[in-house]
Amino acid sequence: MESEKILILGAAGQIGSDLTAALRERYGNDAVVASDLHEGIPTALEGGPYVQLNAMDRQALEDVVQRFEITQVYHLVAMLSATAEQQPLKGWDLNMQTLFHCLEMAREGKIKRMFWPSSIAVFGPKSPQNQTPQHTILEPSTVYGISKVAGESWCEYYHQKYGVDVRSVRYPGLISFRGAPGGGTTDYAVHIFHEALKHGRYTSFIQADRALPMMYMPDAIRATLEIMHAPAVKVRLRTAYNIAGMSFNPEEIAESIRRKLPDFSIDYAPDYRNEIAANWPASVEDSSARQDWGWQPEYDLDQMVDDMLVQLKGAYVA
Ligand code: AKB
Repeated sequence: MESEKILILGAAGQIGSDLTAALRERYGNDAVVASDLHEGIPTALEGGPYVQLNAMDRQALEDVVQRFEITQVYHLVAMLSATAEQQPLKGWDLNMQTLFHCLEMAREGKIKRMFWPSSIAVFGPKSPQNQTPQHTILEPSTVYGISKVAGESWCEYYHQKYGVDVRSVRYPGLISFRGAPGGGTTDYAVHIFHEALKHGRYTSFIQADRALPMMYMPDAIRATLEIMHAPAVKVRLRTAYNIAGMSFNPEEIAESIRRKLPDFSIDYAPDYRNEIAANWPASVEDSSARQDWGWQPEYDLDQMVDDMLVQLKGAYVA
């Protein structure tokens, strides 16, 4: 077992539920402290230490770091794209302040390494839409995207100026059966499975032919662990790496679901989230991550759909 003490902020969220389990398997249950706003321990996080923590509260955060002798922080607290458009300043405050708390703790030597997630939301209407490169025009059109571009620059700044070991990837839309997504534009690609199994039909808030970059959670967890375990010299980019998994639109995922559930039907009622998606890439190019630390996705659309349906079936079929 490696001798790190890890703190996960926002552990009850979509990524946190899976990441906590993966880190506990690697480091041992007691070495991974899950934290979130919830008072009681969420079921998915049982099996190791849990603390109720508001990551906006710098003192409370430092107390936990000190109490558990934390060496690494995985910062997963964020207000996602759709929710942050409803409350822009609150989204900005949450996304930036919690990041600064961690960067500052790292600068002061209180933690040795940190992970902070960026997103495909850093891109905007002027970015190339297909195979969007690592280095290109960003200019995002959402508060969430602006906070991610700013966050990436601050991560690089803290690395250059203070030697902070911060690592990041630009997650595509993430699809998982364990943790529920929380207020993102890509959430439709998770809701569709639950509705398909419960009602045999789904109304998509994203238009039929709007493709987005997506990734199955096991790949996302592996990417996170791989970048965090790569030798420091291999992590050449201290903004955030593009990582690609798959790319599909609602019609294509519906078609893939119909291979297993032939009666499944989809219709469309695009809303403001469809406008957010319109300014995001359809697919991203990830050669930097592949070259620098060996990134390689495993799941394609059909493999992901098959696994999601198997994993979720028990929840809906008696
Ligand atoms: C969202 O839709 O806001 C997130 C993301 C792409 O970062 N899933």
